[in-house]
Amino acid sequence: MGCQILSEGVNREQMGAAIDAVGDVNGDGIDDLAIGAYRWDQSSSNVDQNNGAVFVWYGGSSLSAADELLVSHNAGNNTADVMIVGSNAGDQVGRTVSGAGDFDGDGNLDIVVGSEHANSNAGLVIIADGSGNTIATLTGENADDAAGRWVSTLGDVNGDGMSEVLVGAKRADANGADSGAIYVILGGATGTSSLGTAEVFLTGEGAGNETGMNVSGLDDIDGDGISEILTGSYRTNGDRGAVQLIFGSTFQ
Ligand SMILES: [Ca+2]
Ligand SMILES: [Ca+2]
Ligand SMILES: [Ca+2]
Ligand SMILES: [Ca+2]
Repeated sequence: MGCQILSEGVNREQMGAAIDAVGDVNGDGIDDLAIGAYRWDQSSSNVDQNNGAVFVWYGGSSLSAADELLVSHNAGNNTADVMIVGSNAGDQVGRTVSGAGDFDGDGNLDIVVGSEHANSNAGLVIIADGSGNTIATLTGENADDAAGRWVSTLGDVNGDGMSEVLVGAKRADANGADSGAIYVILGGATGTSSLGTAEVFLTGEGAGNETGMNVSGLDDIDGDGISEILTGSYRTNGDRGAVQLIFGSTFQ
């Protein structure tokens, strides 16, 4: 029937709050698996650290043969091939996780990890390679933006061979309180920067819309070979909600 993945962490790790098929991130031709545990504690003796973590297992026979996969502070028990742990207490990384496409253009797929809670709830996004090495870190622009509440791969919409990443910030305030925002981080970014430096930025239309509660890259649906963006604004218009479909050719 498959296998179960369980946490041997200390308390309230919230493992499984985020899951995604990230594709083949280690380049062996077999797809891999990532899960988030956004209340993972860096130290097993401090249950209130809440650094958060993402665990990656490389696909293959060791994965398919197992009945149970454990994540643990005890290295001898920990089955994950890669751990990406939040740098700071309270970062709560792993609230969201997604494949990132090939963000840096080196030929291997990458991973994007989000936290809406880091940096006084401004939010945090980490893009890492399949070994867990950080490629780029982006922080929310303003306190309580909740950037990283959602992250998704978009594909390469500007044709430079590097995949773009989508970030939802449902409590950004550009067009009124909690109007929300979507950021497109163009592939090739490195180092640490504010999401304010992201080259493409879409805002919710009105206060309370919470645009960016979720956002997803879509395969090309208008036949021009370029991926599209779908974003939910579930609080729009008296909570009737609305969805925006944005064609990727917008970014050409
Ligand atoms: Ca693989
Ligand atoms: Ca890559
Ligand atoms: Ca690109
Ligand atoms: Ca298209």
